Order: sequence, then structure tokens, then C-alpha cells
Amino acid sequence: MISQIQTYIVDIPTIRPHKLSMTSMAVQSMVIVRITDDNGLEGIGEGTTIGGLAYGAESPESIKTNIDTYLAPYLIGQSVASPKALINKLHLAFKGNPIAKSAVQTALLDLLGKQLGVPVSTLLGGACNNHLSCLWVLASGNTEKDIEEAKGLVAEKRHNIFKLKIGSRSVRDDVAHVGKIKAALGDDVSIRVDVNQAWSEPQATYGMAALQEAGIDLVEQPTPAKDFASLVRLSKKFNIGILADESIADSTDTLLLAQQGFTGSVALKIGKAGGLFAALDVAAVCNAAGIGLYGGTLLEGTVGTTAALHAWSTLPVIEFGTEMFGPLLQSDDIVKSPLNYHNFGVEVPTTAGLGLEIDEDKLRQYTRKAK
Ligand code: MUC
Ligand code: MG
Repeated sequence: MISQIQTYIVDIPTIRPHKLSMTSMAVQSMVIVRITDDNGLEGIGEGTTIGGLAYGAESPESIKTNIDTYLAPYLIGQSVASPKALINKLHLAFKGNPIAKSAVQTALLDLLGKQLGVPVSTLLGGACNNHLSCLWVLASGNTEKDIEEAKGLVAEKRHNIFKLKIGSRSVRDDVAHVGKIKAALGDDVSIRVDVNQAWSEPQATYGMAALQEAGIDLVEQPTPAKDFASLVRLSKKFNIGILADESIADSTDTLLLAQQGFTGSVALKIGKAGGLFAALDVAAVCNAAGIGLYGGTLLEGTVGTTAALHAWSTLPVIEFGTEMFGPLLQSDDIVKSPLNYHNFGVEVPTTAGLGLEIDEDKLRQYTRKAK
């Protein structure tokens, strides 16, 4: 039975500024949730977004407040034996707030995994793959620095797929920046771009033609999230891959986009969907509709990243790999043993629950103090 739920906002500086079309991040703020049962076992979860309210409708502060005020009191005294039933009740009782719900769901699954002595992936049906490919995002904003960063990472065998965050400069400047990076890194490296909704359809038509010509493999969310029609038209017009990110949160969105004839791929994210189960529901709709998959991140730290890895590990095929590099963007960590990144990918832990242990000193050090 659940006896206690605690939440913390944890602020960890990034290793360098991380520039997206809508914000530049110097720190990542994560909400960490700890759920304790009456035997003293503990499950941990994480709810994280990007740039306060710059990226989506939830902020670190709203995630913490809504867990403390609504989700936590509802869960106290309940059993975690049937997490799906519990999560369904939460969805019926409380609207929206997918990131807060994902954080709580992760902690419930971690706790149940520890109670049963099995990894979270087993609770989701079992892992098909325990090593998943993982790209890195080049987002310093400087072409030469990005090339140097990428060359070092390829040499270390840490990443051979790179995503560039573009959309804050003119399309012409962005395409030139991307083209220089592709030319410098060559054919053994895959380059993708994420426009984060910054282009109109005519800009996207111009930009995608130039990116296709430059040998870029994938263009993520070129046009506004709600503009399904442009995404569908662009997906049919070009051979270069197109990835829907902000357009797709849950399986309902996915079905609508598929029904409109989208031929691209979809970025799965546990935070967007409202948890691991809901993100895997998105994957099921994609599989049925012939839409490719990609394991996406909201730049979560190790707890949230590991939760997503457990979910993605249960998918037999992830056509475009994953971007579960969030912990590597942070200058420190709140867990004792970090994830193991090697051979252009990352290991999915196989011990009970998420397979993580909190470093209490680090958690204390980075927890935001009450004003
Ligand atoms: C996004 O829109 O994809 C993922 C990687 C990154 O740098 O930003 C996120 C969000
Ligand atoms: Mg994106």
C-alpha cells in the first residue's frame, strides 16, 4: 500500500547552452517523485519539460503542484499491484497534465518492479532489445563547434547519428549550417534536423528540398503542431523522412494523423503521452498504420530517460532509433550509477524496477530550495 509521496524540483546545469527554436537552456529542471509503500520500499519517477513553459503546457512548477495537490492524495492508501487500473482511475479523475502523470506512473512501476524483483521492462511485456541506438543533439548554435563536438563523439564510438536543432535563423542560414556539418562528417554519419514547428509550409517546402539535396536523413516537426494537413502534404512530397513530434502526444492524435494519410514517422515520448503505457499505445497505432517509430526525449535526466528506455526496449523495431541522451547533457546526476552509453547506444538496465539508486547527497545538493 502507498504510504508516502514526495516531490522535488531538481535543477542541474547543462554542459553547454542547448539552443532550440523557442529557447536556450543553461539548466534542466526535473520533478523527481518518490513513492514509498508500507514496507519501506520506494519507487522513483521523473517529470520533465524544456525551458519552463517555452516548450509545452506544463512547467516544472505545475508538475510538482499538481502531483502534490491532486495525484498524490488520490494515491495514498492504494495498492500498486495493478498499475494499469490505478493509472486509468487517475486519467478519469484528473484531466491533462501528461508529464505529471508520466512521473507518477514511472514511480508506481519502479515500486512494483522492486516489490516483484523484476525490471520495469518485464512489467511492460519484456525487453526485445537491451542495447538501443542513441543519437546526440548538436545545439551549440556554432557550426565549427558542432563539427568538432560531433567528430569527437564519433571517434569515441559514443554517437554516429546527430540531430541539429534549427529554426531560429533564416531557412537559408539554417540549411547552410546543416549542409556544412553533413559535408564535414561524411556518409558514415546520419544527420537529422528538428525545426520545432518554426517553418511555414512554403518555408518547409524550400527547406526540405535543400536538406534532401544535402543528404540529410530526417526532418522533425517542420511546421506547427496542429497543422496536420501540411505535415501530411510534406510527407508525400519528399523522399527525405519526416518525423511528427509536437503534433503527436497520444494514440488519438496518432490515429487522426494516420487517417489523414501521413507517411512519415512519429517521436514517442513518455511525457507527451502521459506515461509508458500510453506511449506504447502510440507505437501500436503506428505499427498498424505503417508509420515508423523513434524513441524521443523531453531532455529528461537519468530517471526519466531510464523509464523511457524500459518502454522502448519492448518494441521489436524502432526504425529511427532513439535520442535518449538527456543525462549526457547534464553536468551532474542524482543517481549513484549512471546509464552505460557505448557502441553508439545505451544499455537498458536489467535489475529490479528501473534499476537505479538515488544519490541522496546529490539530490539534496540540486533540489530547489523553497523561496
Ligand atoms: C524535441 O523537440 O525533440 C529532444 C532533443 C532535444 O534536443 O530537444 C528535445 C525536444
Ligand atoms: Mg522534437
